[in-house]
Amino acid sequence: MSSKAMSKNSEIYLKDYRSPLYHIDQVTLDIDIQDYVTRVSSKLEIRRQPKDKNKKAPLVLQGESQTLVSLHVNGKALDKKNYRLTKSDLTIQGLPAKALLEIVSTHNPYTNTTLSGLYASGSMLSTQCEAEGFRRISYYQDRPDVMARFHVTIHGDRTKHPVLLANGNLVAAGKEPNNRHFATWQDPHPKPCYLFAMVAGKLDKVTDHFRTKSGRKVLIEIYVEPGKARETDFARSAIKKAMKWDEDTYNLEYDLDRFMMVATPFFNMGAMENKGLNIFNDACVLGSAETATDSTISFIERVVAHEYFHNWTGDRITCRDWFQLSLKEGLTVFREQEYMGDLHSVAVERLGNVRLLRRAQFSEDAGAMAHPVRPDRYQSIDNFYTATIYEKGAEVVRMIQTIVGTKGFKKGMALYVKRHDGQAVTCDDFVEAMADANNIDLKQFMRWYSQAGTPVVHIIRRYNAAKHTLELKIRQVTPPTPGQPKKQPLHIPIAIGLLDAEGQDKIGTRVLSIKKSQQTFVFENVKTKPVLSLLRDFSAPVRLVYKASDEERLFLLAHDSDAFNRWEAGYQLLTQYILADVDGQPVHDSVCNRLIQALGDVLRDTTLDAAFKAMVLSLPSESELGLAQRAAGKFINVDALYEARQTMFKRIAEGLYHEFITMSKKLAHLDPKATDGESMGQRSLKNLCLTYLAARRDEKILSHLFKQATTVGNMTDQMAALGILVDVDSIHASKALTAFEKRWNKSPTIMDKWLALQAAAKRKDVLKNVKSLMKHPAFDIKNPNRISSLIGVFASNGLGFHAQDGSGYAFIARMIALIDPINPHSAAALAKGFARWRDYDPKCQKLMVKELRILAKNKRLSANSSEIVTKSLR
Ligand code: B3K
Ligand code: ZN
Repeated sequence: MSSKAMSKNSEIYLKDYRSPLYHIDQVTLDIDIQDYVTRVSSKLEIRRQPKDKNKKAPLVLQGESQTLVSLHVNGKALDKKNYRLTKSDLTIQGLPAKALLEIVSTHNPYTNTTLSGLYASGSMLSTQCEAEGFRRISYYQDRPDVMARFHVTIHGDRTKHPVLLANGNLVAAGKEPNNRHFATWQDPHPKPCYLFAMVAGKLDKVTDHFRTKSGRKVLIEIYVEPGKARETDFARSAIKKAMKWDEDTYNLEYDLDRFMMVATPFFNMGAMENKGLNIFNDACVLGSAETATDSTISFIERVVAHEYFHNWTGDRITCRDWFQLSLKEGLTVFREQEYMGDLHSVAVERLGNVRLLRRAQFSEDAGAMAHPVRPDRYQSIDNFYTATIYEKGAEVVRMIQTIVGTKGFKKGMALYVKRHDGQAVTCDDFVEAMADANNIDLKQFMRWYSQAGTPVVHIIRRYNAAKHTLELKIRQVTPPTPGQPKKQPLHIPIAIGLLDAEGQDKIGTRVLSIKKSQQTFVFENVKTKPVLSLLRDFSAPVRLVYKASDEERLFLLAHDSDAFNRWEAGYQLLTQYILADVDGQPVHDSVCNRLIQALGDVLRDTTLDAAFKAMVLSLPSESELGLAQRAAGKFINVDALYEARQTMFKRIAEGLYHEFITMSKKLAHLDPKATDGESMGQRSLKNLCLTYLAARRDEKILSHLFKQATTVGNMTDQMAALGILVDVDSIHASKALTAFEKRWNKSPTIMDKWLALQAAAKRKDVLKNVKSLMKHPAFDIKNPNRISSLIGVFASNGLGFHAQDGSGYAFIARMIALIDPINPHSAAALAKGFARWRDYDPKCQKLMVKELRILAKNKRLSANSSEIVTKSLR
């Protein structure tokens, strides 16, 4: 498995999984940090599997970018003929059934730009080992089903690395000669090496405590680069809330005496759940109302909780192999979503997550990289930290909760933990625990894990007024995806409601279990023709096809008790009218005005909260519209979608002008320091009103926005105003951008927002500016946050990336080639932008394929990027 994993373009298959032939019971690491090199001495207590008949089976350890210094077995230097060393593996022959293996190797963390393994990040050295980074630190069986106890000693310079951290509890520390010192950490919980972490550096610390429900006092420590301690308030309160919620909801208590969080400036993703030592991208953990937007603040709350929840769903119970990644990620995203809903608004949380799912996952499912929630093959596992594994994985877990109910789900979780604590398991084990705890059969349900593609559910209704019956004919089809031409019917829970003419819910919410390709349900005693509220709360990750009239949708928008469908009704009408315009058949003004008035009713409704109103009044994004256009069987035409969306935007801006004035005045004096959910919702509604009001480009409103953009105090307000000025291309924009830059140029994560906002500008000439911003001191091609803020945001800016002359494609392809040798992870993320080339008109297709072919010829491309490029062309 391992050597195959290393060679480019070869695939690893789930069906080839074999349990490890050797156990590792105990790992003792001695990590000596010197100026240009780190020397790692590793003692592995290994044991051959008693079941293994073939006693000659060699032990294969993975190792990359290291130099092997020495190798001893049971105290004796190993003869050269007993081992074989390649660029990716160390294979040892003739080991006794039990042995102590001592391996010494060195590597240089200062030249490691991949940000995998141990690397230099700002004022510290820190690690990232998931999925396969530990093999860059020491030779090891780098696979999640090898769980061992770790005992780690780190040595470093007292001035450069006064803080030395690793997983677990601190058991010893002390001074050493030559201004050096050491710290020894012991993690009592066996873990796979992907959860190993260490940090060494000059760091400030913030401490707090949490009393667990069984009365233990947990020390909480947050480590940051010097001077950033005052940015930790949100993270500090977030971790305590998350700890409490997991106890209250799932009876899961924290299991060490110390919980550490570290904010690091160079990081490939959001954060990492290393046991007892979570490491965060500093952009996902640091911030105050003055320096972070409300969405960043909510994101901090979300990421901190997500990583913490992994302590049980990921760390205590981990994955048998990387194909099971969604076992921990889908479940943990689900838990994080439930938590965020409980903390703020269940409806708004659900809407946001469904929008993200449809935008990111439905499009992934429709492209060259489509894969099931449990993939059956991969080249580079790094490419599979996807919306399918995370977001669709969470939807699959949510469907189980919908089927068994919240209480049943908690019973299932308790059984899962009881059965599998301390093990490395599979998605089947999770679903089996749910089925057993609730005494139901979820065998067919397992197809959600193996089948890729977004199922399409067609519903046809027939109402018989004489017999008072309502018949629903439901048909499901999952379109073919690469490698899966034929699909089986899935077990789909469809939640529905029936509304009478007064908008009353006649049957509450009922969940229909669809298991066949086609099924008919008959409801008796339905006295009047109801309006159907289908797929309530988005009860399954499917695309619903149902012909509702505009009147019915307007009715749902005004009356549905299901908040998701209330929002969905408006969203579908907006989408429908914008697409009609793209097709050259714009709806009549009177039809459009009816919708606008209904939106106005929502805006005026005093029973609805501001965040929900802002959601209802936000237009579908260009990428969401593109997906809808594609679902209608057409190629995506980015420019036409942009124009039609703008037309709708201006119509709403005019139609509700006075309402926007009234509302923005009502919300004009929000406390800039308030970061509770309600204040955040009000702020987003106020800024949405301002966005619509700016459509007229009145000088009064533009100068108001200039003032808001240049008044320090609340980052959400500043960014919102700046964004509007940039988008309407106001003469105030460049002055406001300069003022912002002057104020924040010392803060890289804030300057990221400044870069992103310009890269997202809805202008055809945006590329020119992006290129010149690459020369700005705020940009650094080695830092993934800078790459995604400027280049990544440009790649998702339809007007720029899909520019008719192909300049956007050529630029991104060049960036992939440039970034790939520095950081394959970031380059591969950019390459995913080409995976859906078949969705665009033939001219764009040709231009995108041209760039993909150039990349495919690049022999030096990493395994990460190369997988995306070759699969896209396949
Ligand atoms: N488990 C990590 C992601 C690791 C990604 C490695 N390429 C963060 C998370 O999902 O919590
Ligand atoms: Zn996760």
